[in-house]
Amino acid sequence: MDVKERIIAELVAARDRSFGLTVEALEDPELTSQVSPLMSPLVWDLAHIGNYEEQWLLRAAAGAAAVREDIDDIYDAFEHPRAERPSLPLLTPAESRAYITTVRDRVIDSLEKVPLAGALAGDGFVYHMVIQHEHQHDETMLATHQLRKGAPALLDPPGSEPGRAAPGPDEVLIPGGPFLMGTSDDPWAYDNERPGHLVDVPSFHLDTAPVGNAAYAAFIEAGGYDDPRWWHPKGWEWRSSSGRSAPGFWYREGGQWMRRRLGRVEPVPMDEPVQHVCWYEADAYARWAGRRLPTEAEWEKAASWDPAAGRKRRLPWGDSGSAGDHANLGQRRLRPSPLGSHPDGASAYGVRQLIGDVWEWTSSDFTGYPGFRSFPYKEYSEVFFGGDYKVLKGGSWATHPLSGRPSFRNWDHPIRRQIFAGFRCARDA
Ligand code: AVJ
Ligand code: FE
Repeated sequence: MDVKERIIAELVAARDRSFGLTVEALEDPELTSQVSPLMSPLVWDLAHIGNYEEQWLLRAAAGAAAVREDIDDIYDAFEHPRAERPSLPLLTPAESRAYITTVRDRVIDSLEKVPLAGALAGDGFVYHMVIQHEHQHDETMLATHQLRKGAPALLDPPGSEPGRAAPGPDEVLIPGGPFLMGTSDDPWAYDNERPGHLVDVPSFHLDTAPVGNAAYAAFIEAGGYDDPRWWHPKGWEWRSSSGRSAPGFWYREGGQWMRRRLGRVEPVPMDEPVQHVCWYEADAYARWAGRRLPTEAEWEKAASWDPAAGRKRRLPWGDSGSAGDHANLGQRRLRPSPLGSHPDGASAYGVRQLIGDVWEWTSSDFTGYPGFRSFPYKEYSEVFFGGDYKVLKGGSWATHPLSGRPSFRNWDHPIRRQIFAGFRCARDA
C-alpha cells in the first residue's frame, strides 16, 4: 500500500469509528446535551472533527475553497471552552454528519492532485495529523459516554479476551545510560515529540505492570485518602475539597467495590489496572507504597530503548506490528486488560502493558524538547507548555494504534480523572 492508499484507508476507518460513537440511535438529546462541564456535547466533537479536516486538508494542503468558513469560530476549541459549547449555535446531528461527509468527499477527491511534499504534506504529515486528531476526539467521546449516567450500555466486542502469561518479576532494573527520547523521523509524530535527542537516565527500577485495582484498594483500606503524609500539598487540597475517596466511578455495595463502566454496573475486577485516578491520587499511592512515579524520560526509555542494539524501537516489542496480541488499543476491548496480559508486548527490558490499557501518569511537566519548533500551529502543543499539566504516556484501551507509540505525549491537569488514566511506580536504584 502506498502512502496515499494508506491515508485513504485510515481516513475511512477513523470516520467509521466516529460515526459508530455518534450513531443515529443517540439522536437528540444524547448528542446535543452536555453530560459534564468537562466535556463537549458529542455533536460538537463530530462537527469539530470535520472543521479541523476542512481547515488542514482542504484549505491548507489542497488549496481548495472553503466549505463553511462561517462556522470556524464555533468549532475553535480556543475561542470556546468546553463548558460554553452547548450554548453555541451548533449544527444539528444531521447537519454535522452531512457537513463532515461533504468535507471528506472533497478531501478524497483532492488527494490525487496534492503532492506529498513540502513542510506540511511531506511524507503525509498533515494527513496523519488529521487522522490522529479524529481518533483523539473519538477517545474523548468515549470519555463522554463513560460520564453519562443511565445511558444504553456500549457493548463489549466479542472474542476479545487477551493472551495472558504468568506475571514475571514485579519490577526490573533499567541500567543507567543515554537513550534517544522523542523522534526526528517518524512521519506520524506531532511537533511535541520532536526533535529526537539523547537523555542520560540514571539507573532505576520500574514496575513490570501498571498498578492494579487490588493494590489500589489496599491503599484505600489502609486509610490512604485520610493521611496527608502521602499527598502533595495541592493533592491534599484536591482530596479535601473534592471529598473523593476512591477512583472515579467506584462505589461500595455491601463489602464490595463496584464500578459503573459505559452504562453498566459490575464488581471492580481486582486484576485490572486501576483507571480514572488523577495525578494526585497516583502520586499519593506511590508515596504510600514507598515508591514514586517515573519521569517521562524513564518511562520512554523503558518502553523503547533496545540496550543490546543501542537503538530506539518504534514500539516496545519492535519496529512494527501494532495492537493484536501486543497491546490493548483502539477500543477493541472497552476496558483495560488484566495484569499479565499481552506478554508479546513486553519491551526489551521485560516491561509489560506500556502501550494501551491505561494512560500512565508520569512525574514530568509538559514542556518542549530542546530545539522544539511549533508545527504546524502553536495551539496543538506550545500554548500548553509551562502550564499546570502532567505528561501521560502509552495510550489507553480507547487510544487508536496510530497514536500508541512510546514517543507520543498526552497531557492533562493533575486533578483530571475522566480520562482513561492509571499509572505504574518506579524507585531509585
Ligand atoms: C492531546 C488529548 C490533550 O484533546 O485537548 C484534540 C488533543 N488537540 N484537538 C486534547 C487535541 C486538538 C488534546 N490532547
Ligand atoms: Fe480538536
